[in-house]
Amino acid sequence: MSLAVVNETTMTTFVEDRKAFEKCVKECFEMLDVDGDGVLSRNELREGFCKLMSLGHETRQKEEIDHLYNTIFNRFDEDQNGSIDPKEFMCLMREIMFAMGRGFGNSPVLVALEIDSLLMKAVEHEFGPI
Ligand SMILES: [Ca+2]
Ligand SMILES: [Ca+2]
Repeated sequence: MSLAVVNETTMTTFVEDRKAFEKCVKECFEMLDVDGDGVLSRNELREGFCKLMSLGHETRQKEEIDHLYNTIFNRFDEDQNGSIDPKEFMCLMREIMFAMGRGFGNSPVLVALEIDSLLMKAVEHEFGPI
């Protein structure tokens, strides 16, 4: 775990650097796709997501997390076939990064980074390897 100072620009410049962002999303997708069938199941999304997002499990209720993941899953499973494909995943990631950026706003925010989190990738993209 390391600390970094970020703001909205950190997130938006990362997403807007298409090549870097798509590479990162692809890596995330492959990491989450545990059984390697090329799509993410409900469980795979849920298992890997907390880690990617630097979200702490321990501070939230189980029901709350279930609800959160079901909402995310249903929203981004655009064709409603019960799995998230790479294209759907890309939309999801883009939206999440922008949402996190809006949360930070323009004033610098101190955040704790977990290795391999998307936030970490965004910070490295702006400042180079930590
Ligand atoms: Ca899978
Ligand atoms: Ca789908």
